[in-house]
Amino acid sequence: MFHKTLKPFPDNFLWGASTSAYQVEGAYNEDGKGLSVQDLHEPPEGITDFKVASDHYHRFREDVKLMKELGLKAYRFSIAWTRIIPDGDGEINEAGIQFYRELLNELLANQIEPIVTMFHFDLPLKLHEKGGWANRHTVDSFEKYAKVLFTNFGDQVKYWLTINEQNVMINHPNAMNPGRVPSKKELYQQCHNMFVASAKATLLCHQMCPGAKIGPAPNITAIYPEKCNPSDALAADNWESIRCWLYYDVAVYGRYTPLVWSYLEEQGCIPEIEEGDMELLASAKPDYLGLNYYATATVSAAKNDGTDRQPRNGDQQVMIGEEGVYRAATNPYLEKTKYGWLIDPIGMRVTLRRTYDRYHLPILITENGLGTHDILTEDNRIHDEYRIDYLKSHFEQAQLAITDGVELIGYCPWSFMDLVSTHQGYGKRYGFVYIDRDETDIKEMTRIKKDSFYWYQDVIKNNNI
Ligand code: BGP
Repeated sequence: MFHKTLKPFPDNFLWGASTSAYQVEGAYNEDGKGLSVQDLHEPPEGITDFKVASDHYHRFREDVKLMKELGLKAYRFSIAWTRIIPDGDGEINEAGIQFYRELLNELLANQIEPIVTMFHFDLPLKLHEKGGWANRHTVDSFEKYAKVLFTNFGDQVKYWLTINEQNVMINHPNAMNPGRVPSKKELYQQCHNMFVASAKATLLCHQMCPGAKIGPAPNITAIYPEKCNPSDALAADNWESIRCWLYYDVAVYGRYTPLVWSYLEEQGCIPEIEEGDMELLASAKPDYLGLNYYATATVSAAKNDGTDRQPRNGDQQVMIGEEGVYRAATNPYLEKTKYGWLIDPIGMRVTLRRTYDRYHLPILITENGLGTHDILTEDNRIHDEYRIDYLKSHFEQAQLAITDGVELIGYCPWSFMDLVSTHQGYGKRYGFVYIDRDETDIKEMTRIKKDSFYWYQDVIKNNNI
């Protein structure tokens, strides 16, 4: 559909940028912080771990200054549970509270709206050792943690996100479960418990912080059928429901959709549901939807002959197929990043429209960006026109989605500054700000503005691409 006139980005549009605690902060064992599952991460030879990251913990004032210069209206970051409650469940660590209070003060003093993720992949190790999310006790621990956050930061934070990419933690569990990969049955128990935890936090937030908004932040993408043959269309529909809609359906409507439920039944993965859970899920209503978008996926019908799951390296954006459910297919119309992620700005518009049609809630893009190598030139510049092209084409589709009628309230590209990638260390950079370090040599970690920084600065200033 061609529009005659494009609707502008709203005046109060939250032009932002994202990070997460374990990927950016460093200081992994300082000032009373407990260990999280990410601190056990043993990267392949030559790839960094998360111990120092971008040293944001010690340099946050300098970083917020750069955010101000960039003109950010919002900054989406996560709080490390283990800084607040080191073992996940016991004593509160005042130094952790103090750190985030100072960060929030700094942001607010610079008119930057904080958007706070409560949990972004970094489960406290002590909870993991007791069974992690499969143990119902973790739900109580999360509720306790949520209460501490709302008590201490409720006056400073208007936008909360409960859990980052719950669907990635279920579909790609390796990085979140050191030591062993849980069975599928256990994963769907983890999943149910996360839904309950998230609902409890949502109710608590509404009770303790009137005026604040809270929502989930899964990784959502439209799934295309490889061909227009109806069984491919069905496979795409199935996988979209299982990979994506499940996570909003339970969060928004408090129910498992019949298709997903019958899938769980057939797989022998029906979770244990405690009395009162479904009523609780139905009563907790998010105010908006966080949406992480990187790439679409293309699938074809399963053959169900033992070959549907293909042995390829499947990170969070690379589909690998599931026996009897779908097969991963290639999309000849799209290019890929160096890391094999499809580049599909129009797919983002499709994803936004489908999401808004299903849930009728305001949407905030909480992640989207290009991860690749950057080169620091001799004159200390980073000419990342490829990142500008990527973001520009996605911003254009965001504006088209707004024109289509989607209520998009903000856009937080991943990431504000370079940080440690979940799987590929420091070589895969996403930031507007370059951090001068590499995998093995942390150097001075000087902050250097990339060309995309100046381009985004202009977009924000003009509220226009
Ligand atoms: C999302 C995660 C982020 C971030 C991003 C980029 O799935 O929420 O934490 O890591 O993907 O992915 P990667 O770091 O693997 O390139």
